[in-house]
Amino acid sequence: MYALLIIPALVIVYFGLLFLFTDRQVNLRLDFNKLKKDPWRFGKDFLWGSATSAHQVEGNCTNNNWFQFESAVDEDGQPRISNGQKAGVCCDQWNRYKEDIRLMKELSLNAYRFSVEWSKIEPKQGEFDESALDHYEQVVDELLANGIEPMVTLHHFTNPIWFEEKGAFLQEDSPDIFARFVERVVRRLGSKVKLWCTINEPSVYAFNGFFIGGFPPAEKNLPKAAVVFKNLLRAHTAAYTCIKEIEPQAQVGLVVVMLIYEPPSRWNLLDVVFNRLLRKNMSDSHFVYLTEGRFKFSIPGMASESYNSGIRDAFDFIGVNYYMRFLWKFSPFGKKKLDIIKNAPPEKLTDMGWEIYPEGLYRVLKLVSSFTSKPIYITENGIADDSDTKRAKFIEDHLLVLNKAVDDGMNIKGYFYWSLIDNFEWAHGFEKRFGLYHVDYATLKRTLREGSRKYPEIIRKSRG
Ligand code: IFM
Repeated sequence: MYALLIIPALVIVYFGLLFLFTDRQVNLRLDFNKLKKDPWRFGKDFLWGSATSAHQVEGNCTNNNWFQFESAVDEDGQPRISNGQKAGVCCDQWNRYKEDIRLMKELSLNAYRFSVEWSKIEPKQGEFDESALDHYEQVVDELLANGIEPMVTLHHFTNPIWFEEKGAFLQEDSPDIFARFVERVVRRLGSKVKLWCTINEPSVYAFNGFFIGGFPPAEKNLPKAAVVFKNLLRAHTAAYTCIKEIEPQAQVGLVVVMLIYEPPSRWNLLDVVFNRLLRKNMSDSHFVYLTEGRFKFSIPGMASESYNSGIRDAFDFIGVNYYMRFLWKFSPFGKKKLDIIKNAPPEKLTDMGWEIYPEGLYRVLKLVSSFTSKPIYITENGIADDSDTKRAKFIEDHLLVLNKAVDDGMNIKGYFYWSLIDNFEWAHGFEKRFGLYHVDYATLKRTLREGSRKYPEIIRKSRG
């Protein structure tokens, strides 16, 4: 008699767990034709920008860990960067920043997110190069003179060689070392720059560098990745505290990459739970840390790290970088334990192989808004699309979704397209082209892509 009850009981438990761990937004379907009929809601003060980072556009970043990585080879003797490419002179934005600012104006942009290169400002520990700071001050002045709000990122993946050699963010005192650099930058630029991003994508830096191996130092050690992740968040708090002491009015945020973690099948409990675990550790952990000061990273049997800063709410805004949805498959007994399943049709894929999923932007914004009501900036969103056949639709669909999020009361203050110009896409080299402007790397000429015209068209319409 009791045996007969076991099966229905198990079924109830199975579906109960599925319900518990399934993302409530999983069924979100948006009718883009209907969304097009809504008026734009962004308002006059909305920041319309584009984003870049120093190593990816400036040129001659020869004193950082990526410069070293670009000459390194992997265990099989293969170059770390696709086709053995090196960032080198890159897009030469260091010398062409005035031209690039003119290009922003032509697109009606009123904001620019860029990063300052730590290795140029502090080439040796404790020795600061005033001429590098002069340069960034000139960039800021040129932006302001053109009515473009600077948003400055203090750490975007690269470390000075001296810092890397000491162990970078594995070191316990790395947040203090980073904060000393931040102090110098803010003392110089703080009266002119209102918006600061402390660290770009802590989880990407930590896991690409220490678990997946695509970033320096290319280790495969999950516990170390968790320590680095923790120290990057601590570095955020150290930078936040330092900036606010110097410039209490400054707005300081952390930039979090947010992807949609989804099981390939909604009925596979193992995958559902596993994807929730990934999201909890890779996304939610940032917000629990920011709002409560508590950091917890835990993948049972593999890595566990926790920390309590005792400091709540050390942030003024959240920067969201949103690009794609990934379907993660977990096969504990398979040869490949962890895999990303690709079942999107080719027209839904970018040149990076990432699924184009605009609804995901709404879903990640909902998630962020469940942790905080502080302002949100979309600090990156864009597409690698060399043929330029998908860019216009990508931009329009993501902005329609963003418009809905604003309409639904989410506190969104700005959008930065990644990227202004084609650039050095880390281990992928120069082949992946995200730019609103195409860059001819032989001549460094910038040319507006047809698909990019959609962006200023929407900006102008939304301004009325
Ligand atoms: O190019 C990168 C950037 O440096 C960080 N966010 C994602 C972009 C595209 O991969």
